[in-house]
Amino acid sequence: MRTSTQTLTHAYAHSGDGAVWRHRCLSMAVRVCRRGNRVALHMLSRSVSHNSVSVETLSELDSHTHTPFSRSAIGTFFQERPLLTNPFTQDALLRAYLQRHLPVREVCDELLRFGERVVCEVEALGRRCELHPPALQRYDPWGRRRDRILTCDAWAQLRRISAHEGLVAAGYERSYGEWSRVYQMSKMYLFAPSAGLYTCPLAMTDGAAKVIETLGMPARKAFERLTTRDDKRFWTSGQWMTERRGGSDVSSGTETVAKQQQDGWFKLHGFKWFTSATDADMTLTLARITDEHGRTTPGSRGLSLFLAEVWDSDGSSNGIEVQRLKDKLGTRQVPTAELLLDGMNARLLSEEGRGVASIANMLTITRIYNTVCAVAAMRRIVHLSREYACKRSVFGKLLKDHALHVQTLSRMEVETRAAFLLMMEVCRLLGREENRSASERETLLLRLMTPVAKLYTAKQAVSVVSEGLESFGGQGYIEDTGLPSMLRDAQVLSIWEGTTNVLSLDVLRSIAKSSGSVLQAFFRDVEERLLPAEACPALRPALASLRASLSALMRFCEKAASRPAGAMELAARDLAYSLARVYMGALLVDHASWEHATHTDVYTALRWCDQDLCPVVSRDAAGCFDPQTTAMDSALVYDGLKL
Ligand code: UCC
Repeated sequence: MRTSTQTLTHAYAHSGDGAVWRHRCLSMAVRVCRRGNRVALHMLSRSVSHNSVSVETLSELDSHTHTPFSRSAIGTFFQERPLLTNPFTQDALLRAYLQRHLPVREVCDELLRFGERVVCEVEALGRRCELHPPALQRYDPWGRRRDRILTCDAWAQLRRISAHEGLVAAGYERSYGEWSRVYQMSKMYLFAPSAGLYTCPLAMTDGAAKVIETLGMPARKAFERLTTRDDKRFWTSGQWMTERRGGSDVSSGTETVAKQQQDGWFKLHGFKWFTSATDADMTLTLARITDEHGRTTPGSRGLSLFLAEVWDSDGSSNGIEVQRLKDKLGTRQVPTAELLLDGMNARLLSEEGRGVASIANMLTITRIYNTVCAVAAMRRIVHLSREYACKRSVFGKLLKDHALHVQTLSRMEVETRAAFLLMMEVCRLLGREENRSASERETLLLRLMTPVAKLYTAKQAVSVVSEGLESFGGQGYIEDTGLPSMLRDAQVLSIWEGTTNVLSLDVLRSIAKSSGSVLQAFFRDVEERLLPAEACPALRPALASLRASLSALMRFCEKAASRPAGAMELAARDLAYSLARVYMGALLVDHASWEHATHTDVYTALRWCDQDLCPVVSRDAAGCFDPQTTAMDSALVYDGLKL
């Protein structure tokens, strides 16, 4: 049987008539390509060339016959994919921020090197984790219960890289003093969008280290493992908080009980409904200590914090049964499981009844990681979208030359820059607090702005990543481009570690707990940040808008303080959004007032301040928080339904 190329050569050899040959040749070519792919077509061309007909001649034939699809069943045009290049060199704001605040050559070199590693190594590993999600091996081949969570080799490789690169360790080595968190999180920010959600176990690992350190090192061995760069000793930690009754109302939802043993350790019995990165080596978890009659204390006061290793020294699980892995919209790379704790050995880490307050330190860290991952996702999609716009031609010109398209990208860029500065400020405050150089105002700001940054950047990420997918047209919706997983993974950011509303209530908690001091710190900080901008005429509109918003916000807060307790709940989300927008505006103006600021820095600040910076004030003026609106909201939602 002849191959296609042989057939074609044969056809050519036996044809004395050029036109007949041309016809036969082209129809053969179509046949070749229908069978195969571009490689087959390539072989065909080479073979014909061997018989003194060049590839160019074939192209000429195409143009003569006006049948551009006759050489190939799938056409000849292929859109170039967006190319990922070093995310550090691509990020003007990150480099400018470091130049301004941490101008250390070593840091710059390190991030440049790491950015290259992200492109050349981490990116492919992250993608493999998405394509090879974890599986549960409940039994071994001989029927013994195993409950092993099997993850792919890329996941293990990401663990090794994380340890070597010191992605957690850098936060505790404190090589850059108060700037250590900025340094660490700059690396995390480069790593996150390529890392197949390995940032999730790192967040909890960092959070666990923070809890242990804050409690005065009651578990030094565990701390050393969580913060080592030696991948053979490196441990990751889980954060098992959520039970069947839900993950927000931890205080009343936690049913797990802890029975003290003779040796002082505890056995935990309960059911954890969402445990992320369940392949961890250890975990922090909450439980209620039983008294001698088996009774527990309800509510927050009954909760204590425990540390447990997941595996016993003989490799068997520590009284843990994996019920099943979760089938999730995104974060498919991360093993998330339901666990039955059936006598899990654990040691008490916090004071009895101080579980929530103690694990709050972990929540601070994971919420900051959430912010970093949200901003990193925005930066990545903008990076890819703008790169694609330089090669995708439509309606006769490249996307980058379509004003409307560039306006859309520019709006994404403004969101990303504002979010970036907020993220960095929270990391800076954390670093200063840990370095014991934070002022009282900075400590208050860290408490207030952690939930604000988490809740606001998570929403921005979903919106910016969604817009980014749209910038690729239909390709943004195609699974194996890798783009849809970015949107799926962004969606979790506003859910885990506290939903938007739960975090809005946490903002109220921080105000109430500090008797309003966090707000005073906020107002003073914003006022001071705006002062240098007075010397910059171009920033005047932004300055005016920010000052007006700040005054309105102050008046609102004064008025709110005299309202009955609980009245603020309706305004909580809009208040948090207002704090975020005003603070981001102040940070953008502050950055644009820097002596080395560029025109684009000024432009970003102006664009940001164009919007309603203080929705809590405009909505209050519209009566949105009046007591009767709750009944109206309910009537609207359940319109015509009997409740
Ligand atoms: O576990 C999850 C998934 C894990 C995956 C992690 C990956 C992250 C990766 C990110 C990067 C990719 S999701 C589970 C998430 N669950 C939550 O986030 C819980 C959300 N719920 C809350 O935040 C609640 O509002 C609670 C649990 C904090 C409310 O508890 P209480 O007991 O009702 O609250 P209280 O009574 O107001 O506060 C108890 C104590 C108080 O301290 P003391 O007693 O000293 O006055 C509070 O001040 O806790 C303190 N506290 C805080 N302290 C409460 N919240 C905070 C806080 N945010 N910061 C400091």
